[in-house]
Amino acid sequence: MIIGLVGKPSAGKSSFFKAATMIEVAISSIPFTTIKPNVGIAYVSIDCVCKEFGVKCNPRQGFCLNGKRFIPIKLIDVGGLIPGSHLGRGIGNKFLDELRQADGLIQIVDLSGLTDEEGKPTSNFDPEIEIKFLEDEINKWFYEVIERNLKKIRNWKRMDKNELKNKLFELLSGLQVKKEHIEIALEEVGIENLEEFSKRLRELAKPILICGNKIDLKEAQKNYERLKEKYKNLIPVSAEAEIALKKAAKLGLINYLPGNGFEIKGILNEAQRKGLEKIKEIIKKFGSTGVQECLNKIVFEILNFIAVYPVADVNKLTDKKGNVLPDVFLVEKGTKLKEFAFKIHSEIGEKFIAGIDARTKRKLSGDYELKHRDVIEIKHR
Ligand SMILES: Nc1nc2c(ncn2[C@@H]2O[C@H](COP(=O)(O)OP(=O)(O)OP(=O)(O)O)[C@@H](O)[C@H]2O)c(=O)[nH]1
Ligand SMILES: [Mg+2]
Repeated sequence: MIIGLVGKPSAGKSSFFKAATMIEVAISSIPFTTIKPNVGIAYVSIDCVCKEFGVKCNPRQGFCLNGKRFIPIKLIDVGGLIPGSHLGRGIGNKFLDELRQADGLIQIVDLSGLTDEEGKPTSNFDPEIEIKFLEDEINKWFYEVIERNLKKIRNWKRMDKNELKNKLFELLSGLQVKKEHIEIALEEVGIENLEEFSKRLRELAKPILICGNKIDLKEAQKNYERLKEKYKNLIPVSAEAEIALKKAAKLGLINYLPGNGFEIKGILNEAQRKGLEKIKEIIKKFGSTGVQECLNKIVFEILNFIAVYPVADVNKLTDKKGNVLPDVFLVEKGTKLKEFAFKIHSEIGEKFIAGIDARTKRKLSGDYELKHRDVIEIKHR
């Protein structure tokens, strides 16, 4: 699972990246601070099944904190995009190609309106302009890649839909486009108008979640009130607050479960006390800092993934070495048990016999459709 962070310069992409991964990266108010992509591990969180089963888990990857299981995903932070990036303006052009592997995108928007579309300081800039031009840039980039590839197919205008679908799938494999996406786009809008087709395909293959960053600033809160009805998926975020909370937790000053509130446990100096008080206000108003919510929302709601625990023994919930609930896989909703077996290991898929549901201990066939938080043992030859 790969999620790309996109947005204009100075919107706070690297701040979001740091907040999610805790990797030290360059952050500054100077536009185009990021010139080389940052890649790191972030986590999505689910209610772990360990509580329900009354066990303590030993995650091989990620971690489990207070009954929340944090599952690793890959996060990419690229350079700022400006209007015209797809034509090579700014430095955004080469970054677009870094996003080819992404399953989904999070657009970091500077909701405060204190920077313009090129990231320079200003006042009263309308973040809606930013939301729109960015989508437009991504669509145009997609359009150009598709147009370039179509040129490689002779007579594509005379091909039947099935043949065209297969050919496009082959040519666009680098864009992380699924056959099903091409099929839907061909069905819904056709390919006569290539711009429309590319736009629909982009929406399907690289959906964008909008993160309204800098919500700690009063200007951002005003814009949020104005835009939240129109942009139902707009999530209020303070990347800066999330960085501060994770740092404070590391220093042992607070208990903090990402995505939730925090409680103070250490002795604070005056500056720390004031800073945390301000963050408490934001969390009271908006529920959380929003960083974890963005990651969870894009993976589980927009991309429609579910989390499934494979185990080797449904009674002990362990792998062969005795580790409790060691793995959690992110798979697409609709995945069948046998497909899942192949994802774990091709040999397990080939030698698949049946599955066992850890909750009911019932036998499951290969075409059982997996559910979110299923715990399953796979029997194989
Ligand atoms: N108040 C506030 N400022 C923030 C927040 N997130 C980022 N900033 C500030 O915004 C400025 C730009 O942050 P970056 O994370 O470097 O932005 P970027 O989008 O990566 O910028 P480029 O790499 O230049 O494209 C910095 O001065 C940050 O401190 C936030 O949540 N609240
Ligand atoms: Mg940056």
